[in-house]
Amino acid sequence: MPSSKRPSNEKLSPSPRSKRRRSYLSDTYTDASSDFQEQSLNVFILDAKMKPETIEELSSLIDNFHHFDKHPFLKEKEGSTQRQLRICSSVKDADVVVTVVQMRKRLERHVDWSIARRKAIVTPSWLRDSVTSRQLLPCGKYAALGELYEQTVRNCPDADCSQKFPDAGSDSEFLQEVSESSDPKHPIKKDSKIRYNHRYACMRHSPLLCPNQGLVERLAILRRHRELEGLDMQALSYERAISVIKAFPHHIIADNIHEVSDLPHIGQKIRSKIQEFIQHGDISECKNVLSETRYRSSVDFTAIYGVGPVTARKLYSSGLRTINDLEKHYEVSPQTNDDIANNLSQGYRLVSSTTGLPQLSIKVGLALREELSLQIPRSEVEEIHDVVMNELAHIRSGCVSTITGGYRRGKAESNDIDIVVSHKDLKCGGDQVKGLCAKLVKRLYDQGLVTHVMHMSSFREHDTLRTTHWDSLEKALAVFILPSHGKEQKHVHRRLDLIFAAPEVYWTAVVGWTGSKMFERDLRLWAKQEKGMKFGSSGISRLHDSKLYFPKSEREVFELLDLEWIHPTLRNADL
Ligand code: 8GT
Ligand code: MN
Repeated sequence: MPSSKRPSNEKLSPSPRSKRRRSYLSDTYTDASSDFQEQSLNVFILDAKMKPETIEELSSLIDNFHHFDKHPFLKEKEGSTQRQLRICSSVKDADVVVTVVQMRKRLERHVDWSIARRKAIVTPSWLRDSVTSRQLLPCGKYAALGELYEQTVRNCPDADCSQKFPDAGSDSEFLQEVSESSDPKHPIKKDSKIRYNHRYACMRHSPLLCPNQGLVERLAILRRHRELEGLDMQALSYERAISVIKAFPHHIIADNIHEVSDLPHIGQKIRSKIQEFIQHGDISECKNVLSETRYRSSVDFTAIYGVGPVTARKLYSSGLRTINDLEKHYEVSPQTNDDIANNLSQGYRLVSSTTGLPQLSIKVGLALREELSLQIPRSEVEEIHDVVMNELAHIRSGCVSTITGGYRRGKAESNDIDIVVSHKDLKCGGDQVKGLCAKLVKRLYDQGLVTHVMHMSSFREHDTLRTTHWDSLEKALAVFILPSHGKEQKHVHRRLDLIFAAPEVYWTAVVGWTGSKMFERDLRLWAKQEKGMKFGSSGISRLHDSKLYFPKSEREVFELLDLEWIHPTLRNADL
């Protein structure tokens, strides 16, 4: 129901979250008392250079946009924020300005620069993509002018930007702060060894979105292409270059390209791609790659759980091109998808000999592909975590947990949920956790919360820990679904990773599962090459004598490796 129609006695009491969001609305609306005013967001369409049909399209998108804080499959909860977009006729009143203009001079013909700096100025794609995903997306990726990137990120009305940048302070203060770090909320101290041009990602600040996000996304297409083609070394080169650019705190333009050339892991080939991007706003090879059937098929195939690049190449070589082809190949008919998803179709049911629970085969992966490819909003990650921990409390009391992965790094939406679990009792907690993973998964399965298990193990990742009396990490990769409670709107299947760690390795597990991938890779490399240590999710040890360390906090993990602690939201060293 649009908030404008909500009767006054139904007014929601503002949650801390909605309060925070309010501060991003334009002055006209921040002090408004009615629910409608509080929840509206003003969009100004700058018609300069814009085709009449585009203006019409964008206006209609604004008129029909109803934003729910939660996933469309989920019921709107009491207290959740519902927002409406409104077209405004004066740029001064706008929270967001949508424009096709990309140059300062041209923009200044229509909007005063001092006003422009106080707005989020985006391309029409921001509106289109927000409508498609039914939520206000972060603006940085859609900044219309590179010069106003920082301001656009800061003034963006989406919730996550509020975590990224402080909402107070003048532009000049802001610009001073970002001179070293891309994220002014975590300025780099003078005596710090953190540097954006450091060789190791674990010595750089890598924000979720960087000033060169557009470039990074183009390079990521080439990285993915190399990976799908099995060119692993080339893929790694791109991955390293991407992670270095993620930490570079300035918008790359012709004037500072020499600085980029001096960064580590930027070779001649990648440098020429960057140059091309600066000159033409795109990389021609990306266009070619995106139009290749082979690339497109491989991207589609690898989106299915259980299909990696090698399988995708085999499938392609045997003549398969589309998901439809795959469905025929694996004999999955779209009509039976619901049954497969719910384990009702015996023909598709594959029970693991080790766990006795239904396994996620490629067939099931195909049936569930649409649901599993949907991004998970933070609120649902939290809800699933609560449900899982509630169930765990029935089996064992005193457990502790951290939601890790992309969620911990501040992502607005995740592909899966990663939870690291341990026990608060440092002395006997190990015994308390042992075997708990399998018990919990069985319980969740019996409750209908876990539908499939892809992998369940108790494993020794860390060789030198073999002296301990039990495997230090147990993990389950499963498919989870929140209960529907008979409501019409159904929840969707989600991927859930559960990692159980003995208390002495809880913090190494938390660090190891927080990511991002490149941050983790460099953490291990740094430990080995620079410090003579071995770091893994299941422990830290000294290489020459296998001495084990048991850090009691995350900061201690960093200290042991002679690293400065880096806030999780600055460990986004991948795309
Ligand atoms: P996403 O879930 O939104 O895609 O983003 P993410 O949370 O960063 O990705 P992820 O694939 O869920 O991985 C989370 C972290 O766990 C990453 O840092 C990854 O390196 C790490 N990780 C795995 N698998 C394993 C594993 O088997 N062992 C260890 N130690 N770490 C792993 O993904
Ligand atoms: Mn994850």
